[in-house]
Amino acid sequence: MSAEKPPLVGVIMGSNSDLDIMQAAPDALELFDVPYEVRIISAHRTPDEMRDYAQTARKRGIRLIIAGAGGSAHLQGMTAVFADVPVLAVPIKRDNHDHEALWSNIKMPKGAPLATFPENGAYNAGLFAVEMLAMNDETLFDKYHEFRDKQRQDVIALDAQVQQDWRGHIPS
Ligand code: RP5
Repeated sequence: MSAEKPPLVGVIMGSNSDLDIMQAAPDALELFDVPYEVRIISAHRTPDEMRDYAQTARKRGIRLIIAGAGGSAHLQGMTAVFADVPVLAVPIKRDNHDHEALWSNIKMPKGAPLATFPENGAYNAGLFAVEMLAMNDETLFDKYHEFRDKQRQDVIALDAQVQQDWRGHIPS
């Protein structure tokens, strides 16, 4: 974790049981040296802390919040309501869950925007946070561009390999 620089992204989640899924957001941020903080904050069990976190985030330098929770998942929406920075929601989905967290997150009422990612989509939420921060940071933009280019080159190399492996193959 980037401890020296003040965090630009807050990664919050309703329980430490969400960590295995939410860990992918810091993983993505670390690829680009984006400083972040991780907090366990529950809409239902620590509602005052949730409101305080959301209301003070911008003043502390946080530019984006990535929020994950499962079940009725009020953390994402209520953080978005209180915060002065954009919130990216990660609905947590376990095998024994239905899609309640996703529905809770995407059904925000008009006037209360919440950018909702796919279930368990913490990695892409982290990348999206990088993309948004890169809009005002040329160095970060260059790093992100390199990352995208490497992904492209990796797929092109795989394609070349597959073409070689399958050359002359006659479908039966
Ligand atoms: C939600 O309930 C949490 O975000 C978590 O996804 C789920 C279960 O939490 P624990 O009972 O494991 O603390 O609020």
